[in-house]
Amino acid sequence: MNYHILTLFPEMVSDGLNTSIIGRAAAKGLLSIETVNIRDYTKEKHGHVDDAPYGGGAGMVMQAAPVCDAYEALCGRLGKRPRVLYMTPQGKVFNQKIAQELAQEEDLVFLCGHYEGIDERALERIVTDYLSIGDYVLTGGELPAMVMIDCISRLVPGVLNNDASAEIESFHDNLLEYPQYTRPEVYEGMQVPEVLLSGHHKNIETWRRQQSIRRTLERRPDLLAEANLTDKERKYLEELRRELAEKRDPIDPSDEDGQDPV
Ligand code: 4GN
Repeated sequence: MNYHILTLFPEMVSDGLNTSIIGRAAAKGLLSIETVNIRDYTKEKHGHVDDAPYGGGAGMVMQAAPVCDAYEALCGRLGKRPRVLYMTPQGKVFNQKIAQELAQEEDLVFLCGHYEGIDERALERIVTDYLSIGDYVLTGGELPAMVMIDCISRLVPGVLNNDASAEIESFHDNLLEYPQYTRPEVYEGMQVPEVLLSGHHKNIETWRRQQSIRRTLERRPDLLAEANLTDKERKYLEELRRELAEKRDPIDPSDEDGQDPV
């Protein structure tokens, strides 16, 4: 996987991605991270890359020419025209499925906007995908680009040490991860669940699946509609739902959201 990040703040991206797992993967040659400074493509003598918006209004807009020229120069070097992802609150909300799809590409270009955004004509000309990391506004597209690069990179074969596929399956399965424990066996009076010390692999696997189902019901019930459960696991889920419905006190207003129990 080769990432190309078009930005006015290249250090922000390279500093952020040169550490930990992603940095190690880059050092190993499993992926490459190239930043392109859009400012290098200005033709103005003072190096301006932005100007006031036509029609008036606050702030500055990034000009079309340096953005398009940076991309065209990159395409010339690569001998191809990779997908261009533009990070914006107006985009489709990024998720694991989109990450899986993007991880199949050889090259990805991330175009990072700043200020009030980029001249629409540049976006029309080069952007292939409008993506958002959630319903909130940031000062630039760099952090969303780094979030997506981190997420996509752990899907690239060899980036994670452990046998990657199991790890990746978890969200694929639409279930949350089960809880993890490490030494000591007792911390501040709190015991590690007995089954994990038993060495009984089949029981551990069953317990972990049940914990995943329980957590998903408690924290992200919306995911369960898409989860792949065995008949036995469906029965367990029904038990949990009954348990939850019994525990819930319909007279307590803090416990009532007007919705039926999931
Ligand atoms: C993306 C970009 C939020 C997101 C952004 C997001 C920079 N904020 N939710 N801000 O993924 C004007 C220029 C706003 C680009 C954009």
